[in-house]
Amino acid sequence: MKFSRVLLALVLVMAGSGLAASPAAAATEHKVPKHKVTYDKYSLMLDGRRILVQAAEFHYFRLPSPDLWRDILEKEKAAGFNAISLYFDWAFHSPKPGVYDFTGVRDVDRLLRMADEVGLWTIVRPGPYINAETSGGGFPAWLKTVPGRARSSAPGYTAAYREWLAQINPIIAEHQVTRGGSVLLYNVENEYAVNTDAAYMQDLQDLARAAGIDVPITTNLCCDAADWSSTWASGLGAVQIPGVDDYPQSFDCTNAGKVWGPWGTGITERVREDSPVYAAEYQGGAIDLNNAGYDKCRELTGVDYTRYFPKSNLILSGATALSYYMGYGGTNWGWLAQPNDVYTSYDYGAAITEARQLTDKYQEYKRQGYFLRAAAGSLTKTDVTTAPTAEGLNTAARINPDDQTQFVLVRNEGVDQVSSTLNWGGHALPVTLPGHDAKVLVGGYRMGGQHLVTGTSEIMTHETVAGRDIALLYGRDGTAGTTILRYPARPRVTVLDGKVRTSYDPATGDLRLDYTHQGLARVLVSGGGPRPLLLLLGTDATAAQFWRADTAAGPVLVRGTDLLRSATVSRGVAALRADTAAAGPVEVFADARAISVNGSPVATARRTASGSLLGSLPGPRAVHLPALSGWRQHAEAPEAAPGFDDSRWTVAGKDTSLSLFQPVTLPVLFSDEYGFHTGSVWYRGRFTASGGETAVSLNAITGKRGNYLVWLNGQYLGSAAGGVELDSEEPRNPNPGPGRFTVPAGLLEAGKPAVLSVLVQNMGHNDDWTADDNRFRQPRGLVGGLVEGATAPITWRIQGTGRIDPARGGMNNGGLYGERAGWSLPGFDDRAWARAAATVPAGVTWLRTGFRLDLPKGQDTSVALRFDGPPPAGHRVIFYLNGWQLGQYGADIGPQTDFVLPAGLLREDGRNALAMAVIATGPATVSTPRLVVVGSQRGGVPVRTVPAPERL
Ligand code: IPT
Repeated sequence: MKFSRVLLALVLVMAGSGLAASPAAAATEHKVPKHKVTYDKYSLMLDGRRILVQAAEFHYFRLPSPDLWRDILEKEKAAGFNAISLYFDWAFHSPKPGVYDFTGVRDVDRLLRMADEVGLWTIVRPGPYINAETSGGGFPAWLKTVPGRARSSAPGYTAAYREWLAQINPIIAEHQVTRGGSVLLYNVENEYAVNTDAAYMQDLQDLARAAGIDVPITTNLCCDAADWSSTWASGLGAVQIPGVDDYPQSFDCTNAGKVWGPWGTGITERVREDSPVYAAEYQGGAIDLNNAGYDKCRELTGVDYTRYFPKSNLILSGATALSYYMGYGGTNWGWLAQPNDVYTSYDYGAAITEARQLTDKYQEYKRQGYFLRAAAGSLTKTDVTTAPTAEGLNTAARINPDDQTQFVLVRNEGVDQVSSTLNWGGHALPVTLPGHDAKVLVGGYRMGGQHLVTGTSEIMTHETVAGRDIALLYGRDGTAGTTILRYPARPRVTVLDGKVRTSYDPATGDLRLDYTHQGLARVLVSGGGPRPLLLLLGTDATAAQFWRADTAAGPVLVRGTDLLRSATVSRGVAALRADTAAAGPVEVFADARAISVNGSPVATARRTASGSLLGSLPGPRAVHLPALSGWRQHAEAPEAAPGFDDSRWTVAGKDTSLSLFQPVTLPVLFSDEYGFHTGSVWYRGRFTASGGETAVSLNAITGKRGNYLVWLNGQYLGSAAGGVELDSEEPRNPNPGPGRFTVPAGLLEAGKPAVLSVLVQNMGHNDDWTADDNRFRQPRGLVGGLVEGATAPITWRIQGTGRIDPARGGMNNGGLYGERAGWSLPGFDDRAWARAAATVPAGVTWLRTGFRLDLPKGQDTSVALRFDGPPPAGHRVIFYLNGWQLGQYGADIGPQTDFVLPAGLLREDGRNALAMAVIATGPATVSTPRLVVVGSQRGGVPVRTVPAPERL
């Protein structure tokens, strides 16, 4: 039974790929398995060794510059993450049925290889449905015209997703850890817990197995167990490791500072008894549902939140596989956004900003991430145990049954600071927690060669460097800390820096250190145990100055720089790859005599009393950006003119569609029915006038933020807002985006031909999180059109995106005339265009300019395009940097005024072209944007220009 299903799936995969046996599949047969992935109820294991998976979610499709993928991966790794979680967006790769692209910015093979090079595992999530606020939730819009309920085992849908999986699975399979690559877990579907179809869920897994996927299969459930119709823990469709998504702070960023975990418990539930607890998506930011701006989302899910909820989750759930959504959000460039939830930026208020800058939240992840890494040996196998108590504080604990290490969560649930005493193992430890703070404390722990009895400072990391242990502990600035270590013989204790009281009890062997967390105290302990210890006692801020990296010669610990990307130690030289945002000290703890940074020796380096090397580093050079001037302007929208030749446009004449939404008038004008899925769509309706026409009555669905503009016989009649997402309670809302436009007297003459021209902004497609076709198949474009008083029928033609750009892809461009004519592209010759005026008429106007950059080499400068002042009502701007559509600006779209221009698309050393399509609902004054520096650090990764056509 099982075998035959697998065999069938294999046959179908091969049929779908159009190859008898793909070269990838043939090659793998000769590959020897490299690693084995197993698991039990405590944790995953790699070759029998327990591992703690610490992942951050990353969407390659939201960063269209593959060299910069490495920047993000290195930054995640530097925060202590050992994995990234990756959605693969079907729609991003497939503009048409049967057409798939995995090159350039879509080269996921390169992405998986890169993750491996950087030293990160990957959790791959190829859907087919991914949600993720991406257009269609990852479903290509062409799927709307394929019969059969999506996310079910209906034949039409089945054939479609098998086509996708036949493409993506072999790429993933090649990169599994079992073949020496990065893929550790394979996640099927996404929050698939309502309207479920077990046969479909099973088929996804059978296809994966047939494609050679042999790592454990997971899924992610959300967020409230009460809503689950299946947990996929047993029976048909069961996965090996079901995970849970938790978003304790929800998504209303206007609530920043006002809410504290109102949504669910925020604690990951155990779904299967025989597999580890997996926090598949733990909230690491938020979508900006109510246009508060992403700074507010970062505040909603800021350092306080991150100190409290993830730590609580760790101890209360016992999860040993964790992923934060998002680690880096990125950009909804082109028409990638699912418009009802997001606009161009998908910054997400994440720890790494859209402009790739590190935030305070990043530093909090780093403090926790380093700890998880250091303690993984004990933390990957724990059971609940009785917690020590502290009056006024909430405690919980876990214990490792083998080595007896205890992990104690101490939380202050209130808003006021609490000072109390933690009674732990016969010790009375003073402990102070500010409001809404949490600590994870460790006791009975082998800290390298040291024995940590107990304490109230959190461990950030401990490393063994050159035969000596270095432990970095920390606590909130100004709070008391105690650390108790045990030594068989009285050790020598030297306080190198700061104020630390020490006492040794020969009866117990306990060395007790009491101090107040302030700056960075340094204590040398030697002669008591197998190895000397350098104890570093910091605050949140001074602990965050540290970075760690592994080298073939053991770990190195670095204080200073703004990012340690990697390190090597050879011939006595510790060679760092590091970024600096300002000139400053660098202190290196390594088995080395000298330091180099980014290939340059640090001549100033001297040995310190702590045994480290201390030198100084230069900061970045000043960056000069040119002013944007010399704009040229050209009027567009010839489609509005009656004499425009639309004879090559597609005739819109269908009278049925698969959408549950019924057209308001016939024929069906839904743009997807005619193969136009992306951005602007034009309609031209011809009829013979009666002379008695009074009004044009239209209706359009665009998704949130969209609109449409109307002309009759070349005369502009006005605009209306497009309809938004269907209400699931009212799926057949007959009047989603109405617009009624009076026909001016004398415009139409009886018996003469008349032309109605309509430009509709389709903002992106609905997702399918309810797994019913209702939402996802909702149309885009006109859904009704009639002329009141007309006697003759209207014949309609439609035009959208022209030829698909081979590099920028099917989601970069819509069907504006200028887009079809190549005006957005860098090589377009605009010399015949007039100098720009500040004003534009209603309709579409293009503006273009060029600028030359010469940014400092060996320096990572993040540049953005800034529009000053609040986004305007009455017009919207779609802009293209070197042909790449990188943003949409306007009051109807969102609060965004800064748009990131990623290096690779931005030519840091050369000429750049900027084009803007202005769509105005009335005469408007357009303010042109300027270039701004968002951040600049010496260092960075090498970035090459992403190749793409210069002209049509
Ligand atoms: C969760 C989705 O799985 C993920 O794709 C994304 O949409 C995220 O939400 C929000 O950004 S599920 C949601 C109901 C919490």
